[in-house]
Amino acid sequence: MGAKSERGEGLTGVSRRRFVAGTGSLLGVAALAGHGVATRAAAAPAAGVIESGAQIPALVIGTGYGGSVAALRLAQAGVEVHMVEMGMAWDAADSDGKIFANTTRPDRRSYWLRTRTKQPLSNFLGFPLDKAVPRYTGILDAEDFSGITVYQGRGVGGGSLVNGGMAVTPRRERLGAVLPTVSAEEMYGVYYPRANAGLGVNEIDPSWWDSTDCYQYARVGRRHAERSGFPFVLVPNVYDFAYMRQEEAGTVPKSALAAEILYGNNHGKKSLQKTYLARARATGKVSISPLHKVTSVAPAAGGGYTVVIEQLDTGGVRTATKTVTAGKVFFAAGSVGTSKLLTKLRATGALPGLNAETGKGWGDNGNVMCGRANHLWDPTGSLQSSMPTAGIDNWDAGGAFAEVAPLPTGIETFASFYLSITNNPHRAEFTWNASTGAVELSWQRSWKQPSIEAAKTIFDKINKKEGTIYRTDLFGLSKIWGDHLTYHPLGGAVLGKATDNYGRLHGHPGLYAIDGSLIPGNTTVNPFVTITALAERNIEQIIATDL
Ligand code: FAE
Repeated sequence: MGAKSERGEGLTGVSRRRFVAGTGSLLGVAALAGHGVATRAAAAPAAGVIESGAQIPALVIGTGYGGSVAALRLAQAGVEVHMVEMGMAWDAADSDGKIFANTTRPDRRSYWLRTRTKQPLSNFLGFPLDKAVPRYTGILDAEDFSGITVYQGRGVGGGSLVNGGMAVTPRRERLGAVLPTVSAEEMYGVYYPRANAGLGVNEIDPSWWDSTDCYQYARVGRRHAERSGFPFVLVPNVYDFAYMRQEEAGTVPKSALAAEILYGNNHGKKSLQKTYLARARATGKVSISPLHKVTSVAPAAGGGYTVVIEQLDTGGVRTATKTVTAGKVFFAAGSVGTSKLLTKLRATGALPGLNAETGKGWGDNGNVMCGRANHLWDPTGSLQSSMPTAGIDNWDAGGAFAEVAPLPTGIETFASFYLSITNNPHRAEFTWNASTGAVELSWQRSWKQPSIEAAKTIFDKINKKEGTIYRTDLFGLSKIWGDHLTYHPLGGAVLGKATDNYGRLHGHPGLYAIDGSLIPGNTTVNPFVTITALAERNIEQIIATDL
């Protein structure tokens, strides 16, 4: 099928086989974990780092998808932009010569301010995989709330640094459930194509996929799915498949074929650093302050907003507090980051005009993981590309799309691993706890049950047909379901509820939400293309009318 129709015009009228979604699953496979690098000097402060007292026309909080789109388009419209990012720049090699750690050998670079790894897939053959690491402002945050751990990227590029790159446009007929107040005609005619072009989305050559060793695991997934009568689809990605083929040929340094994912890809992946942010910087109007965290935004006496920013060292310790004034502030700290800030600022009176929808409508995109144990005559291969490319679409019949995920351990595991996106109806709320000074999330572990039921519509049937069983060793002892986590936080400042229909926050002109917080809890597919397309739509309107 044509890339144009798949990316640009949504899913209607094109071959069903090629476009459904996946999930940026990926695992915390550290079965063969070694020891990471031990030391690295703190990065020198980059030029253009924000100074206390600065007056900024447009300040963007966060450098993920929403923030990068906002920065590029504002700069192209002639506006000076400063981006504030709590994570590191990730632009310098460590003592092993690499910027990013390998997935099988997590080290201090891997986790945000933890002394022990918290791998999504915590066990293997009964052995726990987590290990001690030095506390450091690493790239993956496993942020714990009472009922769920939310994985998020930390650094310049946000989630694009750590994710599986699956770049999926939802089926057009499903957009009404995802973004009910947004015109599908505009999204599929203009903004999804713009987002896919800006992100550098590409598609895998099906004939190579059919023959390469590194996707044997995915072909086993296809065989099992099709024997049980499920539609199976290939999905686009932002990993450069031409580069992956060179990796296979041995002519370039390996990344996807060397188990890199989750803690960053040293090669091959078109993260935001290489796409939107590179273009934004090239305008000469965008500067970025890494290791700076926004803690407060409040109306300034003379107009605009007073923004308080803490500068951090790589141990996470505050080294300075800066106060600046911004004409306009774009909240792009991710669903959790934006929701936490807005919930706190409303509750503490800093932004009293925010409405009662603030912090509501949060969902996990229905994420749930599981593994299946295959027969010894059905190997999934010791070489597995870490970039997922395919999935099983049972959304219409059973409310689940299951990504066939890699388990790139370097050894034959005879396992099939899946991350399912499901139609989970539960929505949680962020609230401010004045006694602890923390924002809490009302999600409950039991709310994953509908997701498990939806995933079972696929895997119970496959297991029966294949005579196979679920793996019970991946998430603890005798535990089938990875129901403790999400990779896809969405909502908390929902479009048309906490904001107007373009992300303008109610009660405070000049404040905007422009990230995953706008989307009410589920996208039916992997979310970043929709987050990017919605940001493209909203910023175009904001530039036309507010600046
Ligand atoms: P995001 O990319 O999270 O960026 C927010 C940024 O704001 C981060 O860099 C934060 O460090 C920063 N920040 C937060 N609070 C503050 C503050 N107070 N001050 C300054 N900076 C702050 O937001 N999605 C897909 O579509 N396909 C996939 O294959 C896929 N795989 C994934 C795999 C993993 C392991 C994970 C964790 C996620 C995956 N996702 C995938 C989800 C995707 O990365 C996520 O939806 C987007 O990154 C969210 O984009 P936002 O712009 O909302």
